Amino acid sequence: MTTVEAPETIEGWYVQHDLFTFQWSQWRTFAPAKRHQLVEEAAAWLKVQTQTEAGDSAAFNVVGHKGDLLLTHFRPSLEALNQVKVSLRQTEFFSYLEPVYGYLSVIELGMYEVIGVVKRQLSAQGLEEGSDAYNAAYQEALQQQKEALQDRLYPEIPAGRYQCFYPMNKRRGETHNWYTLSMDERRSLMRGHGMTGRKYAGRVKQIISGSVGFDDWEWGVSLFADDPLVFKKLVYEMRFDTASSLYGEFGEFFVGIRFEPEQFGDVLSGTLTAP
Ligand code: 76R
Repeated sequence: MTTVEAPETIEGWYVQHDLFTFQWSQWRTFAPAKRHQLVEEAAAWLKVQTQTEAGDSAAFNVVGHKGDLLLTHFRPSLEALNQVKVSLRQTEFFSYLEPVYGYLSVIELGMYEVIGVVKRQLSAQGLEEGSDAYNAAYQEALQQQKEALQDRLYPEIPAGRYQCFYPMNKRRGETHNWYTLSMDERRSLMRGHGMTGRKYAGRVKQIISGSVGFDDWEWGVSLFADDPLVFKKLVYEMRFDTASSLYGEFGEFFVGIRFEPEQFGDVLSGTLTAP
């Protein structure tokens, strides 16, 4: 079996998703003043994170038994993600949080389409693949793409009242193995995937973050929408798309309702309502 070509990817912010459960049994014993103090502290902490100069943070109230709080952070480096982590652990509020799940990845843009175009252009210019001139022109084209895609590599956390997060792999089975498909086969499958996805333009925002080498799955999928049913419809329709039906493998799903720092009290009193 020959080795097939890995796709070019470009990376942006590092991404951490953190899930916590809340220590309700202790919380219930606290007087209103104590609760107020902790809520204020948590809100102030979150506000600082959302106003960071480089990156963004958002908080979600998790639905169901999997957790209470989902925090999503985009940051320029692993060090910056660790600063977020430690600063939370230094709060008193953290004494009542229990980390139950976390996921590390980096915003990734797959270059299947772009690289196909670039390669055709370089060949048309008469450059020979592998030559110094070709490599230099290729690197320059990649750099241009990176500059053109700044907004997508370094975005704010997309708007949308709800976030759906899940990790996924591309299958490496005996029969269906994404990693033994040729570049052209994968490019064509990704084109189909993109076309299915684009039907949902305006209703959902996806952030794809790569996690090979960082975490237990290969990608993190973060979807943001104002209508939670859009997650169901989109993910369902994707299941029929070949890139997912033959090659997609999925981890746990987490769904949360976004809240602002000043709504921390509502989250803890169960009174967070639709705006
Ligand atoms: O980046 C782009 O918008 C261009 C096209 C595109 C790429 C390259 C695209 C579009 N995706 C890309 C890459 Mn996607 N995506 C998923 C999932 O649940 C499932 O079945 C799979 C999880 C969803 C729901 C989704 C939605 N996408 C990827 C990759 C990287 C693969 C690789 O590089 O090998 C993964 C793992 C992945 C998974 N995708 C879109 C969407 C939607 C809604 C779009 C259209 C976005 C838009 O045009 O606004």
